[in-house]
Amino acid sequence: MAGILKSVSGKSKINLSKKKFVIVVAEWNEVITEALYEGAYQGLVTLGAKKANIIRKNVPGTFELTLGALWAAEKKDVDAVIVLGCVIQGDTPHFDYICQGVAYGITEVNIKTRKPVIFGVLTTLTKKQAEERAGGKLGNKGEEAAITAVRMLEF
Ligand code: DLZ
Repeated sequence: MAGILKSVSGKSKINLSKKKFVIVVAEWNEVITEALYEGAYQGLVTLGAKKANIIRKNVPGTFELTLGALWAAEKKDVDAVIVLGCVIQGDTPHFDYICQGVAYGITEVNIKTRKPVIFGVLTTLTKKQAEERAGGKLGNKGEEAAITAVRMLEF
């Protein structure tokens, strides 16, 4: 178990076995987003969520995470949503539009639905930077997203 997860596991003040989570995963940069998903899924389970209460939904790219998150968060029985994506800078300004779009979009979904929608999107300059944050030397941001979701439910 990774350090950060170990430090919080088993300490939740709420009964997580009754909470329902949706993890929305972007398919672009699939190797990275799969690693983020593993981190988020295992993180939730380690923290006390029931496997049957963790639903996975895929969307084509990071830009689609906003609508995927909105659809998920609007479901009455869903308590928290985690979105996972990876945008790697290319030669065109596309990177900026996608990153800005999803950051504003997810902020709005939080406010509109009044549910925790956790932003697990890597926005990196290189593939190496993404790998380092998806189970590499800088940890797994999916796992951190799981901890953040639980902390917001506790709040
Ligand atoms: C088009 C595009 C590009 C260039 N790069 C990425 C990326 O690095 N990461 C990602 O998740 N998605 C990318 N996309 C796809 C967009 O997110 C989106 O799916 C399309 O623009 C269609 O709306």
